[in-house]
Amino acid sequence: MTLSQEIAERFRTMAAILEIRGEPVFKSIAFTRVARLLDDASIDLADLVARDALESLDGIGKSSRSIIVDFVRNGRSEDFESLASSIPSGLIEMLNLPGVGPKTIALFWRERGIESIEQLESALNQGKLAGLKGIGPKKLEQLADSIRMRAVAQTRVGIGHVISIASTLLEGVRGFAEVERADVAGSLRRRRETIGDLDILAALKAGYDGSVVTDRFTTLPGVREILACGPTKASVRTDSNLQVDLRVVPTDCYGAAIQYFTGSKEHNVKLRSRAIERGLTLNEWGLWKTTDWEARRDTVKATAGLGIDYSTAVASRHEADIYAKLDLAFIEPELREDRGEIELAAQNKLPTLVVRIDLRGELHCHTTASDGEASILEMAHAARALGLDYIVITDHSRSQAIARGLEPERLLQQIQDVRRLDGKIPGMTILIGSEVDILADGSLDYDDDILQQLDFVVASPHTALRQDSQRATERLLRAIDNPYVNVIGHPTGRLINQRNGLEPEWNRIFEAAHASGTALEINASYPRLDLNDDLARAAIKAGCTLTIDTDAHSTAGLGEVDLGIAVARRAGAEAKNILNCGTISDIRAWVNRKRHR
Ligand code: DGT
Ligand code: CA
Ligand code: CA
Ligand code: ZN
Repeated sequence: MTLSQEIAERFRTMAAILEIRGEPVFKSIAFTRVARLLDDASIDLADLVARDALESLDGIGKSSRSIIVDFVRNGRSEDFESLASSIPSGLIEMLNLPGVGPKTIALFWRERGIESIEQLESALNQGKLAGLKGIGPKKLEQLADSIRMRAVAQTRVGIGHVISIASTLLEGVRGFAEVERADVAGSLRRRRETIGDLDILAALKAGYDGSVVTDRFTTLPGVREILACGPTKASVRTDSNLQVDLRVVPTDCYGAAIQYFTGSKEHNVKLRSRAIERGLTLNEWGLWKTTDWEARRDTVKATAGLGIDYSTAVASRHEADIYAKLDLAFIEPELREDRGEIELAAQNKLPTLVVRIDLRGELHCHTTASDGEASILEMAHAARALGLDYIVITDHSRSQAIARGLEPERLLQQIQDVRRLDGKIPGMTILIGSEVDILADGSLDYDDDILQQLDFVVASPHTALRQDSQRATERLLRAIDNPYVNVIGHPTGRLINQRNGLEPEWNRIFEAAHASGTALEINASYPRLDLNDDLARAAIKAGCTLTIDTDAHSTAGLGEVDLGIAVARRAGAEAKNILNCGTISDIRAWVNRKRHR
């Protein structure tokens, strides 16, 4: 999240507090409007405040402006704090429960005196929430789920929340004069979708003292609590309650250390046995002939690896050498989960993982016609600026009323609009599509005679995401069976740490998708990342083609594809497995093949 987006969250919280208090709606609407403005990732708030240029953002009133300035300058705002302290703090925490909004919280508070998640949980267990207006048994079940998922979420944080904290801290460490280089390691380097704790590794320049680095690390902005701090490592907790481990190693063994601390544990265990088979020892300081290592083990351990001679190591300075000296092709971090990657590397048969520049087009995005923030032409220009060759405009279909889903007449008009605009941007093809809803029974939200007029169709489930496996299977199979459906968008509807989504019989879905020529999406927007890595991997194995789409609702959103790429890489995807790594004629061929099947 950018600074602007973080402050947007604060404004959303303030709007919610006003609603919980039962204030007139116009007050909370004003804050919500500011939050929406600040959501734009391209806003550089620090810069605007520094230049005293907040006025350039239309629609922000004087009091909101001063709150923004306080947050940017001091990281806090008295107005925010006094509003927050006007209701029990547990109520604000309840806002983090998926599916629980200010109105529900106000109802529980007013009618049942509930002031915290714990009280909510026990009221639920004791059946005390029955009989409240608008709170049926289904809603209660959903609440219980939300509370359970939250317990899990507290131990592992979604990657979308970790990335920006990680880069801020990493920049801090890289800025220390004693540090030669620094990188993230652990599960974040492997790009797992949730992170237990954040690991950072720093290489110490020769002749410096590591404790200078660890000490300074504990004073970086955002650090709330110091858990441990010694000459070679420090552990802290951030304001956002994330644990961060820093390790400081000599540059001479940086490669071995980053290999070791990237993990996974299972991958490293396999790698160490491979070393042993070769009479070698692999550890965080290097790869050694076992006899050499035994002669120096005590010194290394006594000095924590600082100030010793690494020249006899088989490999230690460069990570790639570790793999090479174990007769392995280099294994990308995303693959290091002991899912067969070591065996493939030994045979030099690792996939050439997809990279961002392989993507040639965007197949799923929204405009102002539904719930997006930019026009067709603005989206197309932004896509071109990112180096893409084509973009498919896929606004929501009519059932998505909250998202201003298009009635057939408006879609027909949009077809005309796109036809008129296509060709206006050199090098960019604009296609008209739709993100058509897959209704609970698998029927689609538009008739075939509408769908057939489109260039490309994304079909996605948005509602009834808690139906049982059998119904979910039938639902998706029916959508896949439609000749005009080219990709299933966010196939499960899951949200990381919030909602499990559909759990169909995947082997049947994959088989049908493969046989019919229907792609499956990796939706790159956080917290969706749907399909996830495991399912995407299984889909590829079953012969399916995937897409990597941003589902952008703004021009900035079109650039937010990296987590989607990460999921695809963890799935072992090559460019050839990804539909939108193909050319515009590949896309047209994909559509035509299914229609004429
Ligand atoms: P996380 O934090 O749960 O998301 O997952 P990781 O993989 O980041 O795990 P973490 O933070 O415990 O350790 C980072 C890496 O360091 C891990 O992937 C492998 C390595 N490592 C740490 N401690 C040990 C250990 O005691 N034994 C072994 N073999 N490896 C370790
Ligand atoms: Ca970790
Ligand atoms: Ca750790
Ligand atoms: Zn969408």
